[in-house]
Amino acid sequence: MTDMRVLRKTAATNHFLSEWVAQMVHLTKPDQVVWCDGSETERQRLFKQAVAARVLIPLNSATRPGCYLHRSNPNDVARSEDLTFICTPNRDDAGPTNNWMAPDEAYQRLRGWFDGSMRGRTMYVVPYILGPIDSPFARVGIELTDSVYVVLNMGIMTRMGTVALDALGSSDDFNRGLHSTLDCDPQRRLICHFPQDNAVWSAGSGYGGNALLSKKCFALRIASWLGRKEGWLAEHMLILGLQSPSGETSYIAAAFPSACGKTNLSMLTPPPSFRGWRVFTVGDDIAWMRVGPDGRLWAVNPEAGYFGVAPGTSAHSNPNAMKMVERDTIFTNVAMTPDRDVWWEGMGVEAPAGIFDWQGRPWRKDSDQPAAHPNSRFTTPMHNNPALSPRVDSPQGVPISAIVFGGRRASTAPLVLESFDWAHGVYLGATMGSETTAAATGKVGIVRRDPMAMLPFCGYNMGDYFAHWLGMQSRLKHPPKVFMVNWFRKDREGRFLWPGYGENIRVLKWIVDRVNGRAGAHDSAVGVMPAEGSLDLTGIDISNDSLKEAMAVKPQEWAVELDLQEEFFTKIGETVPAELDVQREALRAGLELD
Ligand code: SAT
Ligand code: MN
Repeated sequence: MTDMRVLRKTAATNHFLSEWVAQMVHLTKPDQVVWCDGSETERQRLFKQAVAARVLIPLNSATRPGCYLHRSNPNDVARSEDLTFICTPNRDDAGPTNNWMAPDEAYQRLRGWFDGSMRGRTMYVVPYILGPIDSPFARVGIELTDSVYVVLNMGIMTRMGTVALDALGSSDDFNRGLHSTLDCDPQRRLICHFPQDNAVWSAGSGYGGNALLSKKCFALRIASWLGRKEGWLAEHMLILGLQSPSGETSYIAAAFPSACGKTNLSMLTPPPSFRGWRVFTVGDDIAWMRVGPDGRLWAVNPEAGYFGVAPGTSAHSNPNAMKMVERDTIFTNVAMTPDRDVWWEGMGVEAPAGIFDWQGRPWRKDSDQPAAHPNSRFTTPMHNNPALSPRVDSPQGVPISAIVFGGRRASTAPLVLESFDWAHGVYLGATMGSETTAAATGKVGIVRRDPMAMLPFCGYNMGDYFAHWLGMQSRLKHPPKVFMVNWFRKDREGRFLWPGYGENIRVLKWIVDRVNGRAGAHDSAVGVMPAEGSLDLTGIDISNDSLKEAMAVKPQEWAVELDLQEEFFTKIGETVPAELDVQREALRAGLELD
Protein backbone atom coordinates (compact mmCIF):
# COMPACT_ATOMS: atom_id res chain seq x y z
CA MET A 1 0.00 0.00 0.00
CA THR A 2 2.12 2.87 -1.24
CA ASP A 3 1.04 6.15 0.24
CA MET A 4 0.63 7.92 -3.10
CA ARG A 5 -0.02 11.30 -1.55
CA VAL A 6 3.36 11.49 0.20
CA LEU A 7 5.09 9.79 -2.69
CA ARG A 8 3.72 12.29 -5.19
CA LYS A 9 4.68 15.22 -3.03
CA THR A 10 8.21 13.92 -2.56
CA ALA A 11 8.68 12.93 -6.14
CA ALA A 12 7.64 16.41 -7.14
CA THR A 13 9.97 18.14 -4.72
CA ASN A 14 12.95 15.83 -4.57
CA HIS A 15 13.88 13.77 -7.57
CA PHE A 16 17.20 12.70 -5.93
CA LEU A 17 15.19 10.92 -3.29
CA SER A 18 12.54 9.41 -5.53
CA GLU A 19 15.18 8.21 -7.98
CA TRP A 20 17.27 6.58 -5.27
CA VAL A 21 14.24 4.91 -3.72
CA ALA A 22 13.21 3.64 -7.17
CA GLN A 23 16.69 2.14 -7.66
CA MET A 24 16.59 0.43 -4.28
CA VAL A 25 13.07 -0.86 -4.95
CA HIS A 26 14.33 -2.25 -8.25
CA LEU A 27 17.16 -3.99 -6.35
CA THR A 28 15.31 -5.35 -3.31
CA LYS A 29 11.93 -5.98 -5.00
CA PRO A 30 9.57 -5.42 -2.08
CA ASP A 31 5.88 -6.28 -2.41
CA GLN A 32 4.97 -2.80 -1.32
CA VAL A 33 6.57 0.50 -0.39
CA VAL A 34 5.33 2.56 2.54
CA TRP A 35 6.51 6.14 2.96
CA CYS A 36 6.43 6.92 6.67
CA ASP A 37 4.90 10.26 7.62
CA GLY A 38 5.59 10.05 11.37
CA SER A 39 1.93 10.57 12.30
CA GLU A 40 0.19 9.12 15.35
CA THR A 41 -2.22 7.20 13.09
CA GLU A 42 0.68 5.59 11.31
CA ARG A 43 2.38 4.72 14.61
CA GLN A 44 -0.73 2.99 15.89
CA ARG A 45 -1.20 1.12 12.61
CA LEU A 46 2.42 -0.11 12.64
CA PHE A 47 2.23 -1.24 16.27
CA LYS A 48 -0.87 -3.23 15.40
CA GLN A 49 0.86 -4.82 12.43
CA ALA A 50 3.97 -5.59 14.48
CA VAL A 51 1.85 -7.31 17.12
CA ALA A 52 -0.03 -9.31 14.49
CA ALA A 53 3.30 -10.36 12.97
CA ARG A 54 4.55 -11.37 16.46
CA VAL A 55 7.42 -8.90 16.20
CA LEU A 56 6.14 -7.14 19.32
CA ILE A 57 4.27 -8.34 22.39
CA PRO A 58 1.94 -5.73 23.89
CA LEU A 59 2.67 -5.24 27.59
CA ASN A 60 0.14 -4.69 30.35
CA SER A 61 -1.81 -1.60 29.33
CA ALA A 62 -2.56 -0.67 32.95
CA THR A 63 1.00 -0.87 34.31
CA ARG A 64 2.92 -0.17 31.06
CA PRO A 65 0.62 1.81 28.76
CA GLY A 66 1.84 2.03 25.19
CA CYS A 67 4.71 -0.39 25.90
CA TYR A 68 5.83 -3.42 23.87
CA LEU A 69 8.39 -6.18 24.18
CA HIS A 70 10.57 -7.36 21.33
CA ARG A 71 12.62 -10.56 21.47
CA SER A 72 15.45 -10.45 18.98
CA ASN A 73 17.01 -13.45 17.35
CA PRO A 74 19.41 -14.93 19.96
CA ASN A 75 22.23 -14.62 17.41
CA ASP A 76 21.50 -10.89 17.11
CA VAL A 77 21.72 -9.19 20.53
CA ALA A 78 24.40 -6.50 20.18
CA ARG A 79 26.36 -4.50 17.66
CA SER A 80 28.54 -6.74 15.47
CA GLU A 81 31.84 -4.88 15.46
CA ASP A 82 33.69 -7.54 13.50
CA LEU A 83 31.11 -7.26 10.70
CA THR A 84 31.17 -3.44 10.62
CA PHE A 85 33.22 -1.93 7.79
CA ILE A 86 34.37 1.48 6.65
CA CYS A 87 34.47 1.33 2.86
CA THR A 88 36.68 4.15 1.65
CA PRO A 89 38.49 4.02 -1.71
CA ASN A 90 41.77 4.31 0.18
CA ARG A 91 42.43 1.82 2.99
CA ASP A 92 44.49 4.31 5.02
CA ASP A 93 41.49 6.63 5.25
CA ALA A 94 39.74 4.03 7.41
CA GLY A 95 42.90 3.37 9.41
CA PRO A 96 44.00 0.30 11.34
CA THR A 97 41.30 0.51 14.04
CA ASN A 98 38.47 0.00 11.54
CA ASN A 99 37.60 -3.00 9.41
CA TRP A 100 38.02 -1.93 5.81
CA MET A 101 36.60 -3.15 2.54
CA ALA A 102 36.97 -1.59 -0.93
CA PRO A 103 33.70 0.17 -1.85
CA ASP A 104 33.30 -1.78 -5.09
CA GLU A 105 33.69 -5.09 -3.32
CA ALA A 106 31.30 -4.09 -0.52
CA TYR A 107 28.65 -2.82 -2.93
CA GLN A 108 29.00 -5.92 -5.06
CA ARG A 109 28.68 -8.37 -2.16
CA LEU A 110 25.78 -6.50 -0.63
CA ARG A 111 24.03 -5.98 -3.94
CA GLY A 112 24.04 -9.76 -4.30
CA TRP A 113 22.43 -10.18 -0.90
CA PHE A 114 19.97 -7.32 -1.36
CA ASP A 115 18.83 -8.56 -4.77
CA GLY A 116 15.22 -9.56 -4.16
CA SER A 117 15.74 -9.49 -0.36
CA MET A 118 12.43 -7.69 0.23
CA ARG A 119 10.33 -9.99 -1.91
CA GLY A 120 7.18 -10.78 0.07
CA ARG A 121 8.03 -7.92 2.44
CA THR A 122 7.29 -4.24 2.81
CA MET A 123 9.92 -1.59 2.26
CA TYR A 124 9.46 1.30 4.66
CA VAL A 125 10.90 4.65 3.62
CA VAL A 126 11.88 6.33 6.88
CA PRO A 127 12.87 9.99 6.56
CA TYR A 128 14.39 11.52 9.68
CA ILE A 129 16.21 14.57 10.97
CA LEU A 130 19.21 14.37 13.25
CA GLY A 131 19.37 17.48 15.42
CA PRO A 132 16.73 20.03 16.32
CA ILE A 133 14.47 21.06 13.45
CA ASP A 134 15.68 24.32 11.83
CA SER A 135 19.07 23.94 13.48
CA PRO A 136 22.27 24.68 11.55
CA PHE A 137 23.50 21.38 13.04
CA ALA A 138 20.64 19.33 11.59
CA ARG A 139 21.12 16.66 8.89
CA VAL A 140 18.58 14.53 7.08
CA GLY A 141 18.78 10.79 6.64
CA ILE A 142 16.51 8.35 4.84
CA GLU A 143 16.51 4.74 5.95
CA LEU A 144 14.93 2.11 3.74
CA THR A 145 14.17 -0.95 5.83
CA ASP A 146 12.09 -4.11 5.79
CA SER A 147 11.81 -4.18 9.59
CA VAL A 148 8.76 -2.69 11.27
CA TYR A 149 10.67 -2.91 14.58
CA VAL A 150 13.30 -0.61 13.08
CA VAL A 151 10.64 1.85 11.87
CA LEU A 152 8.99 2.03 15.28
CA ASN A 153 12.35 2.50 17.01
CA MET A 154 13.37 5.19 14.51
CA GLY A 155 10.11 6.96 15.31
CA ILE A 156 11.25 7.22 18.92
CA MET A 157 14.95 7.83 18.36
CA THR A 158 14.65 10.56 15.72
CA ARG A 159 12.42 13.36 14.47
CA MET A 160 10.85 11.13 11.86
CA GLY A 161 8.42 11.55 8.96
CA THR A 162 7.12 14.37 6.79
CA VAL A 163 8.98 16.87 8.95
CA ALA A 164 12.23 15.46 7.53
CA LEU A 165 11.02 15.58 3.91
CA ASP A 166 10.08 19.22 4.47
CA ALA A 167 13.52 19.92 5.91
CA LEU A 168 15.18 18.15 2.97
CA GLY A 169 13.28 20.06 0.31
CA SER A 170 14.89 19.50 -3.09
CA SER A 171 18.40 18.92 -1.74
CA ASP A 172 20.40 15.74 -2.38
CA ASP A 173 22.26 16.17 0.93
CA PHE A 174 20.86 13.23 2.86
CA ASN A 175 22.26 10.01 4.27
CA ARG A 176 21.22 7.05 2.14
CA GLY A 177 20.61 4.12 4.46
CA LEU A 178 19.58 0.72 3.13
CA HIS A 179 18.70 -1.98 5.63
CA SER A 180 17.33 -5.50 5.27
CA THR A 181 17.21 -8.09 8.01
CA LEU A 182 17.50 -10.80 5.34
CA ASP A 183 17.24 -14.11 7.21
CA CYS A 184 19.16 -12.81 10.26
CA ASP A 185 22.07 -15.16 9.62
CA PRO A 186 25.49 -14.01 10.92
CA GLN A 187 26.99 -15.55 7.76
CA ARG A 188 25.08 -12.98 5.73
CA ARG A 189 25.53 -9.97 8.04
CA LEU A 190 27.48 -6.82 7.18
CA ILE A 191 27.23 -3.19 8.19
CA CYS A 192 29.05 -1.14 5.56
CA HIS A 193 29.70 2.60 5.62
CA PHE A 194 30.52 4.60 2.52
CA PRO A 195 31.45 8.06 3.85
CA GLN A 196 32.28 9.45 0.42
CA ASP A 197 28.71 8.61 -0.70
CA ASN A 198 27.08 9.55 2.64
CA ALA A 199 25.63 6.03 2.56
CA VAL A 200 25.21 3.02 4.85
CA TRP A 201 24.18 -0.47 3.74
CA SER A 202 23.31 -2.87 6.52
CA ALA A 203 22.26 -6.49 6.03
CA GLY A 204 21.43 -9.46 8.18
CA SER A 205 20.82 -7.90 11.60
CA GLY A 206 17.78 -6.27 13.16
CA TYR A 207 19.47 -5.11 16.35
CA GLY A 208 20.16 -1.60 17.72
CA GLY A 209 23.23 0.08 16.32
CA ASN A 210 23.42 -2.44 13.44
CA ALA A 211 19.95 -1.61 12.17
CA LEU A 212 18.87 1.81 13.47
CA LEU A 213 21.08 3.50 10.92
CA SER A 214 20.55 6.97 12.38
CA LYS A 215 22.46 6.10 15.50
CA LYS A 216 26.03 4.83 15.42
CA CYS A 217 26.18 4.53 11.62
CA PHE A 218 25.09 8.03 10.59
CA ALA A 219 25.27 10.15 13.77
CA LEU A 220 28.78 8.89 14.63
CA ARG A 221 30.66 7.06 11.86
CA ILE A 222 29.46 9.09 8.87
CA ALA A 223 29.02 12.31 10.87
CA SER A 224 32.54 12.12 12.31
CA TRP A 225 33.79 12.03 8.72
CA LEU A 226 31.59 15.00 7.77
CA GLY A 227 32.73 16.80 10.93
CA ARG A 228 36.36 16.46 10.00
CA LYS A 229 35.68 17.72 6.50
CA GLU A 230 33.57 20.63 7.73
CA GLY A 231 35.35 21.55 10.98
CA TRP A 232 33.08 20.16 13.70
CA LEU A 233 32.86 17.16 16.03
CA ALA A 234 30.48 14.19 16.17
CA GLU A 235 31.13 12.48 19.48
CA HIS A 236 30.01 9.52 21.59
CA MET A 237 29.06 11.88 24.42
CA LEU A 238 26.17 12.66 26.69
CA ILE A 239 25.29 16.31 27.22
CA LEU A 240 23.95 17.51 30.55
CA GLY A 241 23.16 20.82 32.20
CA LEU A 242 24.17 21.17 35.85
CA GLN A 243 22.08 23.77 37.66
CA SER A 244 23.30 25.16 40.97
CA PRO A 245 20.96 26.34 43.74
CA SER A 246 21.52 29.91 42.53
CA GLY A 247 19.99 28.94 39.18
CA GLU A 248 23.19 29.06 37.10
CA THR A 249 23.39 26.20 34.56
CA SER A 250 26.63 24.91 33.05
CA TYR A 251 26.74 22.35 30.27
CA ILE A 252 29.06 19.35 30.23
CA ALA A 253 29.71 16.87 27.40
CA ALA A 254 31.04 13.52 28.54
CA ALA A 255 32.38 10.48 26.67
CA PHE A 256 32.12 7.00 28.13
CA PRO A 257 32.17 3.70 26.26
CA SER A 258 28.83 1.94 25.66
CA ALA A 259 27.12 0.60 28.79
CA CYS A 260 29.27 2.58 31.26
CA GLY A 261 26.42 4.63 32.70
CA LYS A 262 26.10 7.53 30.23
CA THR A 263 22.32 7.39 30.41
CA ASN A 264 22.43 7.34 34.22
CA LEU A 265 24.80 10.30 34.42
CA SER A 266 22.89 12.34 31.85
CA MET A 267 19.75 12.29 34.03
CA LEU A 268 21.35 12.02 37.45
CA THR A 269 19.21 12.58 40.54
CA PRO A 270 21.21 14.45 43.19
CA PRO A 271 21.45 12.97 46.71
CA PRO A 272 19.44 14.66 49.49
CA SER A 273 22.53 16.54 50.73
CA PHE A 274 22.69 18.30 47.35
CA ARG A 275 19.35 20.02 47.74
CA GLY A 276 18.75 22.72 45.13
CA TRP A 277 21.04 21.13 42.54
CA ARG A 278 19.57 19.73 39.34
CA VAL A 279 20.82 17.83 36.33
CA PHE A 280 19.07 18.37 33.00
CA THR A 281 19.52 15.94 30.11
CA VAL A 282 20.30 17.30 26.68
CA GLY A 283 21.48 13.92 25.35
CA ASP A 284 22.54 10.52 26.67
CA ASP A 285 24.70 9.10 23.88
CA ILE A 286 25.73 11.39 21.03
CA ALA A 287 26.82 15.02 20.78
CA TRP A 288 27.36 17.10 17.66
CA MET A 289 29.52 20.09 18.51
CA ARG A 290 30.46 23.22 16.56
CA VAL A 291 32.33 26.41 17.28
CA GLY A 292 29.85 29.25 17.71
CA PRO A 293 30.35 32.84 16.52
CA ASP A 294 31.34 33.60 20.13
CA GLY A 295 34.31 31.21 19.93
CA ARG A 296 32.76 28.76 22.38
CA LEU A 297 31.89 25.14 21.66
CA TRP A 298 28.13 24.55 21.18
CA ALA A 299 26.45 21.14 21.24
CA VAL A 300 23.20 19.50 20.19
CA ASN A 301 21.88 16.02 20.72
CA PRO A 302 21.08 14.68 17.25
CA GLU A 303 18.64 12.12 18.68
CA ALA A 304 15.13 12.38 20.11
CA GLY A 305 15.04 9.28 22.30
CA TYR A 306 17.14 6.92 24.37
CA PHE A 307 18.23 3.37 23.55
CA GLY A 308 19.36 2.58 27.09
CA VAL A 309 20.67 -0.55 28.78
CA ALA A 310 17.96 -2.03 31.01
CA PRO A 311 19.88 -4.26 33.47
CA GLY A 312 21.14 -2.24 36.41
CA THR A 313 18.53 0.48 35.86
CA SER A 314 16.69 0.93 39.16
CA ALA A 315 15.09 3.52 41.42
CA HIS A 316 18.53 3.85 42.99
CA SER A 317 20.75 4.05 39.89
CA ASN A 318 18.36 6.05 37.69
CA PRO A 319 14.96 7.06 39.07
CA ASN A 320 14.28 9.28 36.04
CA ALA A 321 14.77 6.36 33.66
CA MET A 322 12.42 4.20 35.74
CA LYS A 323 9.81 6.93 35.34
CA MET A 324 10.30 7.42 31.63
CA VAL A 325 9.99 3.74 30.75
CA GLU A 326 6.58 3.52 32.40
CA ARG A 327 4.91 4.29 29.08
CA ASP A 328 5.39 4.45 25.30
CA THR A 329 8.53 2.35 25.44
CA ILE A 330 9.78 -0.55 23.34
CA PHE A 331 11.71 -3.06 25.43
CA THR A 332 14.14 -5.40 23.71
CA ASN A 333 15.27 -8.70 25.27
CA VAL A 334 14.18 -7.97 28.85
CA ALA A 335 12.31 -10.58 30.91
CA MET A 336 8.49 -10.57 31.12
CA THR A 337 6.37 -11.20 34.21
CA PRO A 338 3.21 -13.35 34.10
CA ASP A 339 1.09 -10.18 34.10
CA ARG A 340 3.00 -8.82 31.13
CA ASP A 341 5.21 -6.35 32.93
CA VAL A 342 8.98 -6.16 32.48
CA TRP A 343 11.82 -7.30 34.70
CA TRP A 344 15.61 -7.28 34.55
CA GLU A 345 18.58 -7.96 36.77
CA GLY A 346 19.46 -4.97 38.97
CA MET A 347 15.96 -3.50 38.76
CA GLY A 348 15.90 -3.25 42.55
CA VAL A 349 12.84 -5.49 42.96
CA GLU A 350 12.64 -9.24 43.44
CA ALA A 351 11.87 -11.27 40.36
CA PRO A 352 8.22 -12.31 40.61
CA ALA A 353 7.41 -16.00 40.29
CA GLY A 354 6.58 -17.34 36.85
CA ILE A 355 8.59 -14.96 34.73
CA PHE A 356 9.84 -15.59 31.20
CA ASP A 357 13.42 -14.90 30.19
CA TRP A 358 14.45 -12.78 27.23
CA GLN A 359 13.92 -15.72 24.91
CA GLY A 360 10.43 -16.37 26.28
CA ARG A 361 11.41 -19.45 28.27
CA PRO A 362 10.11 -19.98 31.83
CA TRP A 363 12.83 -18.76 34.22
CA ARG A 364 13.53 -19.53 37.86
CA LYS A 365 15.57 -17.61 40.39
CA ASP A 366 18.04 -20.45 40.76
CA SER A 367 18.81 -20.39 37.04
CA ASP A 368 22.47 -19.84 36.19
CA GLN A 369 21.41 -17.71 33.20
CA PRO A 370 20.19 -14.13 33.52
CA ALA A 371 16.48 -13.55 32.84
CA ALA A 372 17.10 -10.37 30.86
CA HIS A 373 19.88 -10.31 28.29
CA PRO A 374 22.83 -8.25 29.69
CA ASN A 375 22.50 -5.94 26.66
CA SER A 376 18.70 -5.73 26.83
CA ARG A 377 17.39 -2.26 26.09
CA PHE A 378 14.59 0.23 26.38
CA THR A 379 13.75 2.64 23.56
CA THR A 380 11.94 5.61 24.99
CA PRO A 381 11.13 9.11 23.76
CA MET A 382 13.20 11.88 25.36
CA HIS A 383 10.02 13.79 26.19
CA ASN A 384 9.25 11.05 28.76
CA ASN A 385 12.31 12.10 30.72
CA PRO A 386 11.39 14.15 33.82
CA ALA A 387 14.88 15.69 33.72
CA LEU A 388 14.75 16.73 30.05
CA SER A 389 16.54 20.02 29.43
CA PRO A 390 14.26 22.85 28.29
CA ARG A 391 16.98 23.64 25.74
CA VAL A 392 16.95 20.24 24.05
CA ASP A 393 15.23 21.62 20.94
CA SER A 394 17.24 24.82 20.84
CA PRO A 395 18.53 25.20 17.26
CA GLN A 396 21.83 26.69 18.47
CA GLY A 397 22.35 23.95 21.05
CA VAL A 398 23.99 24.61 24.41
CA PRO A 399 27.41 26.10 25.20
CA ILE A 400 29.84 23.49 26.55
CA SER A 401 31.91 24.53 29.58
CA ALA A 402 33.62 21.21 30.20
CA ILE A 403 34.44 18.02 28.33
CA VAL A 404 34.78 14.86 30.39
CA PHE A 405 36.43 11.60 29.34
CA GLY A 406 35.60 8.58 31.47
CA GLY A 407 36.72 5.00 31.33
CA ARG A 408 35.87 1.95 33.35
CA ARG A 409 39.15 1.21 35.12
CA ALA A 410 39.64 -0.96 38.20
CA SER A 411 43.03 0.64 38.84
CA THR A 412 45.40 3.42 37.72
CA ALA A 413 42.95 6.18 36.70
CA PRO A 414 41.96 8.52 39.56
CA LEU A 415 38.39 9.57 40.34
CA VAL A 416 38.91 12.90 38.61
CA LEU A 417 41.63 15.00 37.10
CA GLU A 418 41.74 18.13 34.99
CA SER A 419 44.01 18.44 31.98
CA PHE A 420 46.85 20.95 32.01
CA ASP A 421 45.60 22.41 28.74
CA TRP A 422 43.68 21.51 25.52
CA ALA A 423 46.44 19.33 24.03
CA HIS A 424 46.82 17.41 27.29
CA GLY A 425 43.03 17.05 27.35
CA VAL A 426 43.07 15.56 23.85
CA TYR A 427 45.81 13.22 25.08
CA LEU A 428 43.65 12.13 28.02
CA GLY A 429 40.80 11.37 25.63
CA ALA A 430 43.04 9.66 23.10
CA THR A 431 44.48 7.30 25.71
CA MET A 432 41.22 6.38 27.40
CA GLY A 433 41.01 2.74 28.29
CA SER A 434 38.05 0.76 29.47
CA GLU A 435 37.04 -2.69 30.44
CA THR A 436 34.79 -4.14 27.73
CA THR A 437 31.01 -4.27 28.26
CA ALA A 438 28.10 -6.25 26.92
CA ALA A 439 27.15 -3.64 24.29
CA ALA A 440 29.62 -5.11 21.82
CA THR A 441 30.03 -8.79 21.17
CA GLY A 442 33.11 -9.98 22.95
CA LYS A 443 34.46 -10.73 26.40
CA VAL A 444 33.40 -8.65 29.40
CA GLY A 445 36.05 -7.20 31.69
CA ILE A 446 39.17 -6.93 29.50
CA VAL A 447 40.77 -3.49 29.24
CA ARG A 448 40.89 -2.15 25.75
CA ARG A 449 41.93 1.26 24.55
CA ASP A 450 38.90 3.23 23.57
CA PRO A 451 39.96 6.73 22.57
CA MET A 452 37.20 9.26 23.31
CA ALA A 453 34.91 6.18 23.52
CA MET A 454 35.01 6.33 19.70
CA LEU A 455 37.03 3.22 18.83
CA PRO A 456 34.00 1.44 17.28
CA PHE A 457 32.44 4.67 15.99
CA CYS A 458 35.12 6.82 14.35
CA GLY A 459 34.46 6.74 10.60
CA TYR A 460 38.05 7.47 9.59
CA ASN A 461 41.69 7.07 10.57
CA MET A 462 42.06 7.39 14.35
CA GLY A 463 45.34 9.32 14.06
CA ASP A 464 43.66 11.86 11.77
CA TYR A 465 40.84 12.04 14.31
CA PHE A 466 43.32 12.97 17.06
CA ALA A 467 44.79 15.62 14.76
CA HIS A 468 41.28 16.99 14.12
CA TRP A 469 40.72 17.26 17.88
CA LEU A 470 44.07 19.03 18.38
CA GLY A 471 43.23 21.34 15.48
CA MET A 472 39.93 22.40 17.05
CA GLN A 473 41.95 24.51 19.48
CA SER A 474 42.78 27.11 16.86
CA ARG A 475 39.06 27.53 16.12
CA LEU A 476 38.07 27.86 19.78
CA LYS A 477 38.57 31.27 21.33
CA HIS A 478 37.11 29.94 24.58
CA PRO A 479 37.79 26.19 24.66
CA PRO A 480 36.01 24.12 27.29
CA LYS A 481 38.20 22.73 30.07
CA VAL A 482 38.90 19.02 29.72
CA PHE A 483 38.65 16.43 32.50
CA MET A 484 39.03 12.71 33.02
CA VAL A 485 36.92 10.71 35.49
CA ASN A 486 36.81 7.11 36.67
CA TRP A 487 33.85 5.99 38.79
CA PHE A 488 34.96 2.36 38.68
CA ARG A 489 38.21 2.11 40.65
CA LYS A 490 38.33 -0.85 43.02
CA ASP A 491 40.12 -1.72 46.25
CA ARG A 492 42.20 -4.85 46.76
CA GLU A 493 39.09 -6.84 47.60
CA GLY A 494 37.47 -5.81 44.34
CA ARG A 495 34.96 -3.38 45.90
CA PHE A 496 34.22 -0.06 44.24
CA LEU A 497 35.96 2.79 46.07
CA TRP A 498 33.50 5.48 44.97
CA PRO A 499 29.73 5.06 45.48
CA GLY A 500 28.91 6.41 42.00
CA TYR A 501 25.40 7.12 40.62
CA GLY A 502 23.85 10.22 42.25
CA GLU A 503 27.03 10.89 44.21
CA ASN A 504 28.84 11.60 40.93
CA ILE A 505 27.29 15.06 41.11
CA ARG A 506 30.05 15.96 43.58
CA VAL A 507 32.62 15.47 40.86
CA LEU A 508 30.48 17.39 38.35
CA LYS A 509 30.23 20.27 40.82
CA TRP A 510 34.02 20.30 41.24
CA ILE A 511 34.39 20.36 37.47
CA VAL A 512 32.04 23.32 37.08
CA ASP A 513 33.72 25.08 40.03
CA ARG A 514 37.06 24.64 38.27
CA VAL A 515 35.60 26.13 35.09
CA ASN A 516 34.43 29.12 37.11
CA GLY A 517 37.69 29.43 39.07
CA ARG A 518 36.01 28.52 42.34
CA ALA A 519 37.69 25.24 43.39
CA GLY A 520 41.21 24.65 44.61
CA ALA A 521 43.51 22.19 42.87
CA HIS A 522 47.11 21.10 42.71
CA ASP A 523 49.25 19.71 39.95
CA SER A 524 50.12 16.03 39.99
CA ALA A 525 52.39 14.29 37.51
CA VAL A 526 49.38 13.19 35.41
CA GLY A 527 47.04 16.18 35.71
CA VAL A 528 45.41 18.74 37.97
CA MET A 529 43.79 17.16 41.05
CA PRO A 530 41.28 18.47 43.60
CA ALA A 531 42.86 20.29 46.53
CA GLU A 532 42.07 18.84 49.91
CA GLY A 533 38.54 19.88 50.88
CA SER A 534 37.62 21.19 47.40
CA LEU A 535 35.45 18.17 46.58
CA ASP A 536 32.12 18.63 48.36
CA LEU A 537 31.70 15.56 50.55
CA THR A 538 28.88 16.69 52.86
CA GLY A 539 26.58 13.82 53.68
CA ILE A 540 28.47 11.13 51.76
CA ASP A 541 29.42 7.80 53.22
CA ILE A 542 33.03 7.30 52.18
CA SER A 543 36.11 6.86 54.35
CA ASN A 544 39.15 9.08 53.98
CA ASP A 545 41.20 6.05 53.03
CA SER A 546 38.83 5.05 50.24
CA LEU A 547 38.81 8.57 48.86
CA LYS A 548 42.58 8.73 48.97
CA GLU A 549 42.79 5.38 47.21
CA ALA A 550 40.25 6.51 44.57
CA MET A 551 42.44 9.55 43.88
CA ALA A 552 45.82 7.88 44.13
CA VAL A 553 48.37 8.28 41.35
CA LYS A 554 50.67 5.27 41.59
CA PRO A 555 53.85 5.55 39.49
CA GLN A 556 54.18 1.75 39.12
CA GLU A 557 50.66 1.54 37.64
CA TRP A 558 51.30 4.49 35.37
CA ALA A 559 54.54 2.97 34.14
CA VAL A 560 52.54 0.02 32.79
CA GLU A 561 49.80 2.35 31.55
CA LEU A 562 52.16 4.59 29.57
CA ASP A 563 53.79 1.56 27.93
CA LEU A 564 50.36 0.27 26.89
CA GLN A 565 49.41 3.70 25.57
CA GLU A 566 52.60 3.82 23.54
CA GLU A 567 51.91 0.35 22.17
CA PHE A 568 48.41 1.45 21.12
CA PHE A 569 49.70 4.56 19.35
CA THR A 570 52.29 2.45 17.56
CA LYS A 571 49.47 0.24 16.30
CA ILE A 572 47.62 3.24 14.88
CA GLY A 573 50.87 4.24 13.19
CA GLU A 574 52.28 7.41 11.75
CA THR A 575 49.04 9.35 11.57
CA VAL A 576 49.20 9.82 15.36
CA PRO A 577 50.22 13.45 15.85
CA ALA A 578 53.73 13.87 17.33
CA GLU A 579 52.16 16.20 19.89
CA LEU A 580 50.56 13.22 21.63
CA ASP A 581 53.90 11.42 21.96
CA VAL A 582 55.33 14.62 23.42
CA GLN A 583 52.50 14.61 25.98
CA ARG A 584 53.23 11.02 27.00
CA GLU A 585 56.96 11.57 27.34
CA ALA A 586 56.30 14.67 29.46
CA LEU A 587 54.18 12.52 31.79
CA ARG A 588 56.88 9.87 31.91
CA ALA A 589 59.41 12.50 32.86
CA GLY A 590 57.05 13.98 35.46
CA LEU A 591 56.56 10.56 37.03
CA GLU A 592 60.35 10.10 36.98
CA LEU A 593 59.89 6.73 35.36
CA ASP A 594 63.10 6.78 33.35
O1 SAT B 1 25.02 0.66 19.26
S1 SAT B 1 23.82 0.43 20.01
O2 SAT B 1 22.86 1.44 19.62
O3 SAT B 1 23.31 -0.92 19.75
C1 SAT B 1 24.10 0.57 21.68
C2 SAT B 1 25.48 0.89 22.05
O4 SAT B 1 26.40 0.16 21.72
O5 SAT B 1 25.69 1.91 22.73
MN1 MN C 1 26.55 4.51 22.92
